[in-house]
Amino acid sequence: MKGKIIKIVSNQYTVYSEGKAYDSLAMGKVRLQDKPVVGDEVQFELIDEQYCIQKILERKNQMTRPAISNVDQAMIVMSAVEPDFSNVLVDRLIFLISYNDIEPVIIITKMDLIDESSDIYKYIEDYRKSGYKVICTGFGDELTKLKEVLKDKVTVLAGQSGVGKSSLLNRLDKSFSLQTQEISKALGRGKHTTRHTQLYQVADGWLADTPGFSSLDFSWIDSKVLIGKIKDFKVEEDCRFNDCQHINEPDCAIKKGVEEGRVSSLRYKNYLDVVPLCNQRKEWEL
Ligand SMILES: Nc1nc2c(ncn2[C@@H]2O[C@H](COP(=O)(O)OP(=O)(O)O)[C@@H](O)[C@H]2O)c(=O)[nH]1
Ligand SMILES: [Mg+2]
Ligand SMILES: [Zn+2]
Repeated sequence: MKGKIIKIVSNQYTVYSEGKAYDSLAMGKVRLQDKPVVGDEVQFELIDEQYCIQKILERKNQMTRPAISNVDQAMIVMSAVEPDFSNVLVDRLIFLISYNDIEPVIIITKMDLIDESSDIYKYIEDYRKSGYKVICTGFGDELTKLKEVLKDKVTVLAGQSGVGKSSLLNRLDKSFSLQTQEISKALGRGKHTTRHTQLYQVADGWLADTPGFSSLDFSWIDSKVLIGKIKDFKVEEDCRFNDCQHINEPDCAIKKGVEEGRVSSLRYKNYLDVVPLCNQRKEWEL
């Protein structure tokens, strides 16, 4: 049988397959090869009345915090106000998420608290023009667009505290909020407990209960790899130099794109600001 690992608690794996969840063990050979993580697509079978994971299928991508694989998208939750909208923060999250081969989706909350004159609308237009999906929400709306985006996808949430992540989840799915409340109750608030990651079924998709990308550490990032992964910077022409860093080299296709308005100058500025933070670690430090 084929399925997806949706929960791991010590040696117990919950594998979801065609509408059912199976308590399973991982065969020794599987654990030795590569530790299974939540999100893994696996082959498993019933052996002596026990479901056993035989094989982990190739991963599309993998995050470490939380440990989860095959993530389709990360929702960057950012409030319009309280706390104030920060395009620097959104862009840094876009960079880190894209670097991990995950699609960023921007959710702007608390839209009910601003009026039409707000600068937010300029930012929204800028992200949309660059090809990012932006969903605006506020108290009182139906979240129809958000539900469409979650359908059939594995999604993680990102965003600082206070932006409205929990409110969003509670409005999306009452059972989700109940499930998470039960977990925090069971673990005991404030106590130092190791949290496990789990995928929940929300709006016909899978959502991780632990927010990701809480550290904005760029030291491990290779800036050359990064530039190739950011949607904004995919331009048709080549730069004059093969190893162009797109900073102050002549005939740089990206700089030309910025000058001609095809590449967002905001995103380019935010990119230039993270370049000095990149490439700080060496392979052997791993
Ligand atoms: N007006 C308004 N308030 C919101 C909205 N979303 C969240 N809030 C409020 O913002 C505060 C923080 O929300 P919460 O969901 O706890 O944020 P989290 O830390 O990201 O989980 C709470 O007081 C919410 O009631 C929204 O769309 N509109
Ligand atoms: Mg919260
Ligand atoms: Zn260049």
